[in-house]
Amino acid sequence: MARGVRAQPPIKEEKLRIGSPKKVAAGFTGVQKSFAIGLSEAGLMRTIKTMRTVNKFDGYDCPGCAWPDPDDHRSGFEFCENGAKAFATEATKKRATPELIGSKTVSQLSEMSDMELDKLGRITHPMILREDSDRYEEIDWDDAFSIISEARQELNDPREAVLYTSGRTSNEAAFLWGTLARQFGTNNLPDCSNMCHESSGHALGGSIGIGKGTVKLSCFDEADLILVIGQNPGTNHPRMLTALSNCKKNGGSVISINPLEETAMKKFKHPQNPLQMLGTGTQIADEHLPVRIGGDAALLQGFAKVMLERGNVDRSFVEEHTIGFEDWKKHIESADWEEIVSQSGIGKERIEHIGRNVSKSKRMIVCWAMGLTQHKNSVAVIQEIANLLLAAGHFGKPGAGACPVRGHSNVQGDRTVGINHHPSEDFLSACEKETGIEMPRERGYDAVEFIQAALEDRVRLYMSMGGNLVSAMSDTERVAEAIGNIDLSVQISTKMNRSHLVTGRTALILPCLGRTEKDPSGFVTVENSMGMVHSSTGSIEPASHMLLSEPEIVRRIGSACFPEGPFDWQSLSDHDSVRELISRCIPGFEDYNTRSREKGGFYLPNGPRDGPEWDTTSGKAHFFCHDLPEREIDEGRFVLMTVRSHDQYNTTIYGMDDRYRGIYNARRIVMMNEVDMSKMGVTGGDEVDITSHWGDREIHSERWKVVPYDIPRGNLCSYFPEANVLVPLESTAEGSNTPTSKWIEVSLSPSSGS
Ligand SMILES: Nc1nc2c(c(=O)[nH]1)N[C@H]1C(S)=C(S)[C@@H](COP(=O)(O)OP(=O)(O)OC[C@H]3O[C@@H](n4cnc5c(=O)[nH]c(N)nc54)[C@H](O)[C@@H]3O)O[C@H]1N2
Ligand SMILES: Nc1nc2c(c(=O)[nH]1)N[C@H]1C(S)=C(S)[C@@H](COP(=O)(O)OP(=O)(O)OC[C@H]3O[C@@H](n4cnc5c(=O)[nH]c(N)nc54)[C@H](O)[C@@H]3O)O[C@H]1N2
Ligand SMILES: [Mo]
Repeated sequence: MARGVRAQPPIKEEKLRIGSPKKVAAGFTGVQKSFAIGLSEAGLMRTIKTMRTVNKFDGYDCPGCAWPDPDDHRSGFEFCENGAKAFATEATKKRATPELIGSKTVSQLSEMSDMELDKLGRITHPMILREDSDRYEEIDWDDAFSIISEARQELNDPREAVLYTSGRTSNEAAFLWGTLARQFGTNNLPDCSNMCHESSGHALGGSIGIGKGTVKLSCFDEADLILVIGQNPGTNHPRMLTALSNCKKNGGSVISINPLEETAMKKFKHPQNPLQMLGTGTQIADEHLPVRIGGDAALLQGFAKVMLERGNVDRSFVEEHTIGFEDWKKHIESADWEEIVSQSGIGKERIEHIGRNVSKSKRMIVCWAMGLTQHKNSVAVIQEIANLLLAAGHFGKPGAGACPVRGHSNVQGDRTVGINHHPSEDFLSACEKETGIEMPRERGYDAVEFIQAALEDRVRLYMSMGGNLVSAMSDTERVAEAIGNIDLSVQISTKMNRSHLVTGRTALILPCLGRTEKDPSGFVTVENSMGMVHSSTGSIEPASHMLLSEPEIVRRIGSACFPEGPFDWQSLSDHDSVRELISRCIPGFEDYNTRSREKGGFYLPNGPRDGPEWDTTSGKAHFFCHDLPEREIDEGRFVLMTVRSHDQYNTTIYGMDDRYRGIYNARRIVMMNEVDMSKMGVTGGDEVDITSHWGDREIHSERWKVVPYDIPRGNLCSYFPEANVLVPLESTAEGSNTPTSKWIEVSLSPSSGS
């Protein structure tokens, strides 16, 4: 039935207040906010109990981000303001019961904002939206599993099934999820990393033979130089600030490269260090380079030019470990300074000055996140980082290396244990041997390919392990159209979001335990951004007695769909038995059950870090030559990037403020340079309509309030998920197919809707 559901949140009146960006991050306000949020949502006892165990050796892994904890010790509280928000939103006392959800049609529910949907509380029971209805109702677990099994039987082709994963899910659940997809007969396993660090994995895999970072947390103490590129750690990885300030304490320097001077990169007060909270805070970035959006490739080539001119190359490392250096050298030497300066927006002298620091460094770490991975040329930019690190021999020694800073707390682990739409032959044959399931070899869909297939009516069954694909993906309205073509959609979730409303003809909600909750099947495990696998144990009472753990839900879907085998899903009696299976399928997980019980867990092997050794076809690391990208845009247009505010976790909106940037009470905003504003004749708070341009296609979006901001001219910045509607589905990164959420060509016009 046509349900008239909104794919985008309704535009609500927002009383925007523009303050000034904060000079210092965290400190007292951070602590105060952490407790206030916990208390208001979860109550005193649950807050105290949970906050005492977050990120402890025997506690739960904070779902806030993938930043690691110290290997050998834990301070009193290992959390940050945003970890506290993540906890509070999960441990909330509010409940989204079938009565509450069923009291409204899905169309009525879609009139709520994303924040209001989340604040309905924890989902308590399995629910179904039947094909002939527009309201959810309760359903038995067994009936829900039978419906999935029937939908599978009705597929004409296994490729009509798609299983999405969001990176919060545990290793155990993810491994079973991948196995289930492959027993369906498909590698259609899109996941949030397709929109996130896919470009990093792709680039590093080619350059150094592993798609992961090559540093440990302790390296931050030893580095003499750290570049932080395209990342906002104060909001998104606050615990990283401790590592950066340790580098500074030990005499190292930090350089920030970002179109915005993000607050924490100025000064930081450690919220768990009473002495520092009284002082003025540590200055983090020694230099800030306000690069233009998409200007990083040029900037990095500029640094490389300086390094080559000064002869600061580690010749013996290059000869022993790499191929392609001479070609790269010629390529860089021929790069044009004028183009470098115009693309990056940074003067030649400044680039030379920082380039000299980069050249002199004996132990350099380069960190990056979404500011680099969500561009058309992302893979090329990240390979420029690898080139720089290789030329100076920054691998296989402490204090140096590549550090893609992951987002979701287990996005890296999910990949390691098989959430991959193009898995390796070694992995598939090992799983085949251990499970008896014939593994499909055909490459599956990534997130963009999934939507394209669904738009062409080639998907009939879609299941989602967490996440909120409808809001997280680019091109919101087309995604909604695609999902509407599907027969059955299934969300395994803790909280309501738009993906529960924009659904297939029939939809199921399967509610699961969160990280913080007691799990009768034992602890689960996760892998942090630095390749360390460790346990996570919840301690509070589950939100409802009906909840099942994620691995248990997958096990029961597997049993319902494949009662005859060959794989005995019933035999997986607890999470230990899943780990036992993983240890037999994936190298590096030997003695998994024993080692995950050790304090702090264990590191997975990493060739470039531990050797250096290179798992590439040539057995060496590779230099790659990339021409600078085409950066011309039409006269009068802007480049828009979409970022997170301080009050959200991806598509979960906690509140309406972006405290560090001084923007309050509003999310539908666009930050703009004041010179551009006066040229256009707009002032702060005025509303504009935004149109994005992609070939012949135009997408319009109404009523965005202008905020004057210190951002390079010609560049704009808005928040995701609201701005996702403007990102064209086909606009993706070369090689990784990641939506270009940080490079959207747009024009502005005075608002017609206000
Ligand atoms: N509190 C909180 N924590 C989170 C999340 C959250 O939503 N909230 N999300 C988690 C997830 S899944 C992820 S992936 C990470 C994301 O962590 P970040 O990557 O820090 O997230 P974004 O907000 O997208 O910030 C991108 C940064 O890159 C800059 N930038 C944009 N374009 C460019 C460019 O072309 N060049 C350069 N040099 N910089 C650019 C922006 O100004 C911004 O500072 O955080 C994780 N942690
Ligand atoms: N324009 C634009 N778009 C982007 C980005 C951007 O920077 N700009 N960033 C991209 C990035 S980096 C990412 S990672 C994606 C994020 O994409 P997703 O991972 O799909 O989205 P999230 O918002 O993290 O998912 C939140 C939902 O997960 C569910 N959930 C929370 N905890 C649990 C749990 O323990 N178990 C289960 N089963 N469910 C749970 C809740 O229902 C919650 O509403 O978005 C991408 N989209
Ligand atoms: Mo992410």
